Amino acid sequence: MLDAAHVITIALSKGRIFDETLPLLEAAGIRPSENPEQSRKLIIGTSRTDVRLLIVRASDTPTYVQYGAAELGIAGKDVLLEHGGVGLYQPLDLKIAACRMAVAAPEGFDYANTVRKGGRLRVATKYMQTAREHFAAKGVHVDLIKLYGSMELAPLVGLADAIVDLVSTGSTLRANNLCVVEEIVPISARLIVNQAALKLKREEIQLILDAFSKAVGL
Ligand code: PRT
Ligand code: MG
Repeated sequence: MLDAAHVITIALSKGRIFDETLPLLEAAGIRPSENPEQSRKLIIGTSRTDVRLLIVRASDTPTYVQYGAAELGIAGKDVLLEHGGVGLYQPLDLKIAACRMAVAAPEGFDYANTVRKGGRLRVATKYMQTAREHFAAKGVHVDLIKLYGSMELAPLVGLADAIVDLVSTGSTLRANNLCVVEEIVPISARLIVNQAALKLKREEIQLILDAFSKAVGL
């Protein structure tokens, strides 16, 4: 019999994070008993009776782990920068779901010159913290406009001069006549651990951490 004191709950989002985490879970002997793309279940059992998965919205993963609803989580660095990382350890860069955070603008827009002249920019983004810090560090004056998705649309309809968004292949930018004008930070997914759980369930967590590290090549 397993009681809650021995169960490890891992929070992660479906889609690319789930897909790219599968081989790491496999390395720890954890095979999900259902595919979250097909099942509507939000709590998924695994081949290990002591491990279960929570399927959460990508930007909610740090919150579940911070409050201990899950001992472990897998979250993009972009999400962690916005969350702030309170109550979390980030022991491992899993090197998955890699992309970069960048400033992008329409092909014809002279971003460098506007910045050099001290002009004010309207920037649309879902990443308010990261954008605020980036432009503050560079001394660029910006009005940030919060969006929840499809940032690429904003410059096309005059809502913003530029956007801060994630870029991987660059095809979304190209399809909308935008280009990267500044790199902000490389992004990949991290393993996150609830700080209290690391003390209370150290052995169980350490075994999973070791399996993941080995699978990632560390
Ligand atoms: O989709 P939802 O609103 O539920 O949440 P989400 O978009 O945060 O989740 P999801 O599953 O799409 O992304 C989860 C994590 O994957 C993110 O937090 C990132 O850490 C990571 N990741 C890696 C990416 C990308 N690559 C990526 N390319 N997340 C989003 N994108 C988007 C980007 O925002 C842009 O719209 O893909 C588009 C650009 O892709 P390219 O290939 O055209 O350049
Ligand atoms: Mg998405």
